[in-house]
Amino acid sequence: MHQFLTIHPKIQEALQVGKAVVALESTIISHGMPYPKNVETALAVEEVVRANGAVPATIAIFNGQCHVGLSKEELEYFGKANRVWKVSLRDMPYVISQQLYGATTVAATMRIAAMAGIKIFVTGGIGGVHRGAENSMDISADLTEMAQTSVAVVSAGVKSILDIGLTLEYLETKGIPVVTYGQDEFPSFYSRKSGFRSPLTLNTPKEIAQLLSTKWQLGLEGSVLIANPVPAEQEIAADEMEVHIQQALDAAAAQKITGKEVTPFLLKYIADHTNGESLEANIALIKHNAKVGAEIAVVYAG
Ligand code: PSU
Ligand code: MN
Repeated sequence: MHQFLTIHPKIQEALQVGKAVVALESTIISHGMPYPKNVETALAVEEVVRANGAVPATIAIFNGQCHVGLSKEELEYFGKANRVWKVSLRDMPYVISQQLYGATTVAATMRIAAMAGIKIFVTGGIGGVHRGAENSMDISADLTEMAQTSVAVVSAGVKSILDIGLTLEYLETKGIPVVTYGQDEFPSFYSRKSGFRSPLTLNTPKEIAQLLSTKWQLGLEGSVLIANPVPAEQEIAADEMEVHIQQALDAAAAQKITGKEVTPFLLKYIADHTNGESLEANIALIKHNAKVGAEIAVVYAG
């Protein structure tokens, strides 16, 4: 057992017998949604994973230990604490050696999931290449981590706070397969559309699980991005969101927001300036991702 890893006994047992386990991140709880909806959603998402036959493993750092599987009290801590460290890959050695508390991004969650032996990870939206990255060079470590760590990521595509076209190009450069579930167009988080054709499309969890096992059996390390479109009933039209996204980007520029603060700033700005609708879409799409992720994990484990 890794000295920095604390795996919940239920998850340990599931991993030992080869049962399906689905990893979940914690930055989405602490920096992605307001309290108490964030904690309610985190618990509901775990329930969806269970209802679909897999064991949920929410990941975060407590007192310098990487916890795989959180109690309700631990989830509450991350939901309420408003100055929790946002931990991406480069923050891990600091937060762990200083014995701090950290909510893990897609990149850090993937790495800890891999340390624990978990192959499938469900989130809302991944980080990517930001708009204007040709000047800012702001490219999320989620993408470089996906190039090297063999954990599949289920997301609702890429949020259009990012440059979706450049993100797809970067994923191609890094050899990361991008598969959209059930439609030809790559989705943009709140919307089923993005204007970009998905590089790949598969229509069943079984085919997706086969793609994963084939990739890794070939010795091709790294992730697969599985893009699962938001359910049609909860979709928000891309042009409707674009107004808010543009305002959020302008506010970030005016306030000179840089580095790791950019993504949380944009997410919070959009949440604060759209009515409950965007939050409801966010919750619906994460639950839907949890269902599809659990289905893939069950086939993969079988
Ligand atoms: N995009 C979202 N919701 C999120 C995030 C991104 O729509 O919650 C979070 C995830 O934890 C992701 C992180 O890994 O932001 C990316 O941050 P950065 O761009 O600083 O790498
Ligand atoms: Mn960044």
